[in-house]
Amino acid sequence: SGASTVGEAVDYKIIGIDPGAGLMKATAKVLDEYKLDDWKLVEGSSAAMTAALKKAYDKQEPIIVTGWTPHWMFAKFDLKYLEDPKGVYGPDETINTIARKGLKDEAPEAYKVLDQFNWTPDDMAAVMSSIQNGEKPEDAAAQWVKDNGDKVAKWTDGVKKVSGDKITLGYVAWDSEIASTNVVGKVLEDLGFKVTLRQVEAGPMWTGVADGSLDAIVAAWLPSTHEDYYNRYKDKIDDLGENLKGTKLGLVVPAYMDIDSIEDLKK
Ligand code: PBE
Repeated sequence: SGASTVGEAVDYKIIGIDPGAGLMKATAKVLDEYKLDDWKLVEGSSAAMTAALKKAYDKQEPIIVTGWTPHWMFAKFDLKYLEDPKGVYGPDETINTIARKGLKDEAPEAYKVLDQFNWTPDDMAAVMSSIQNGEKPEDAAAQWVKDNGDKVAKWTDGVKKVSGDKITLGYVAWDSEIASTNVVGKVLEDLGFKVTLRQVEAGPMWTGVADGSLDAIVAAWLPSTHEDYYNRYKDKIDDLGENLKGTKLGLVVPAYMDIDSIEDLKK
């Protein structure tokens, strides 16, 4: 393309996601701490980010995106995380389940499932891949639940069936959370709950579980990604602990790009 630096090659743009995502805040800090003053973090959505990645990848063109694990994109494309020698993106963290205060007493059976829900990055990636391959999220979740009776039995251990009790789960349209929320929703539905999955932005998701308009979320990335949200609402929520371990955030590029570290963006 004639560009002599990676910055010129990608027009000094990093393709981001929704502005409420912790990943965006972390990436703004990366630009600051690595003194990448010429660079712009482009706001958008998870779907727009993966569409841009696919478009560039198909043409073997350079692109830099904000990415995270678990995510189907690592199975679909040959990608790499740029090294982060300053550790700005922080260590691996967990995804936690958060309930509204009062859920434990008012919906103990749902609470118990939410408390016992726990799976692996591979489990989550399997659901994400089915969705990516064109299945509807609710169908992909139902298939996973059907194929993983042993795991689901642990989540529902000691839980009594209900008849039509309402439960509302909030989530953001991040591919990872579309997968997890649909799976938990399906498990609750199979126990007799009338489940609503409400898609919201990140800020309203946390506000919702704090003010009780949402019963629970399975999408809290802690301790760093959602640190600000967590600190703001920690006295108004019930943290049920981790449901998944082994996440990662960072800048992601196609493996064919000739850079390895965030430091390389300065050249
Ligand atoms: N994510 C996926 C979210 C949490 C789940 C990493 C894009 C975020 O950055 O807030």
